[in-house]
Amino acid sequence: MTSTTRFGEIAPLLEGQAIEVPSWAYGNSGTRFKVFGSAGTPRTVEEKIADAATVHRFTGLAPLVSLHIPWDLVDDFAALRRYAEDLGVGLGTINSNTFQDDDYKLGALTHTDPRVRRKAVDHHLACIDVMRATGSRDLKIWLAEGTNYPGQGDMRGRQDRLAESLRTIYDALDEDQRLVLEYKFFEPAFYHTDVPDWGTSYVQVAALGERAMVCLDTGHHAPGTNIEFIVAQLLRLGKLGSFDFNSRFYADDDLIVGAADPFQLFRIMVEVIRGGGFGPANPDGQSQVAFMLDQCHNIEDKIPGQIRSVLNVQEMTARALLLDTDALRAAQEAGDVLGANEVLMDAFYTDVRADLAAWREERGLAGNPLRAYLASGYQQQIEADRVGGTQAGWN
Ligand code: LRH
Ligand code: MN
Ligand code: MN
Repeated sequence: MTSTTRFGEIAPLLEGQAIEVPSWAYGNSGTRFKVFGSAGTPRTVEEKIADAATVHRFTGLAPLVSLHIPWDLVDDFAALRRYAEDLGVGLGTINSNTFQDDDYKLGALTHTDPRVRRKAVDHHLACIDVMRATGSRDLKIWLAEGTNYPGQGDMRGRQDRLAESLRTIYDALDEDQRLVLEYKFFEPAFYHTDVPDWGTSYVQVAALGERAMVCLDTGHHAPGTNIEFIVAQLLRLGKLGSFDFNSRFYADDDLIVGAADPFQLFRIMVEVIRGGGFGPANPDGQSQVAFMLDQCHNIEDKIPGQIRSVLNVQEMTARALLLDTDALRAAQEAGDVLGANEVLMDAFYTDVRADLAAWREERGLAGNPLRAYLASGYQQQIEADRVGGTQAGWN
């Protein structure tokens, strides 16, 4: 069968693919050495949402914008939701932030001082209130907590306090809300991190209940980690809540997803599909797994960077859907090592770009969204209109 025929079979499955974009990807960002300003950078939350809506308009792939609190704090979140909806997008995951306050130098949800722990818990309760106004399903928690020197803290006691704090937060969620706990193996703490790996995140969320799940940020593993194995395991356990997609060469580089290692993204999507994590699993049509980007665009233009990212995810999803799973299983069961590998590689090496362009055109989208954006005049318009864009929150 030609790849075009096979593409026709998988095309309906691409319908409704939704990738959440992060508000902070539209702000200026950089490394600790330098943040370069760029023309046209949003000055307000509304302008970030307008840019995210533009990504959706050109790709049809990004219907939700994820917010970070307090970076995206506004007085009226219900009004912000209406603003976003008028532009054709919704507000997605709400990210808490306990990493930029002096009180949290030695910990937040794990701190030995009950006052600091209470303050950190209260911040999450405020995030849950935001979710009620924005209609968001997920509260995403990433904790910058840990220690720099052996002996500095009681690692076990910190786990206990973390469990207690998370319990209070989880119990405050509404029935239709979820908590996703993100892990990261180092940084900003360099000796030990309180949620360093998927196992720790899993142990903590499993103790909470059904609506607590793990968030897998692809940049948060030691080099060489087999991430698709973690995907398979978490789906098997029913605990993969969301992805933070990005790519990296060295550490938590937050580069464009699929840029450093498209094959890894393909392998991840193969396991997502294999494990039932792709497509609407819930009655409301929302996928159980939230596919988010968590990226920064330090030197490239932000909107094109985001367009490239969602297209990369779509492209590797299409290739993963093309995998001939019957042939793969047959080869695996026959012990045909190289045959099985060839079936997988055949799908990976299938160039789906022309098919995807035609598929977009059938849906009234531009075949090449990136080129269409560059020709649209939007970039020139925001560069002329916006002076003094803000920096993304963490630098
Ligand atoms: C931490 C992280 C987490 C934060 C984001 C800005 O490295 O991945 O998801 O919320 O970066
Ligand atoms: Mn992340
Ligand atoms: Mn990160």
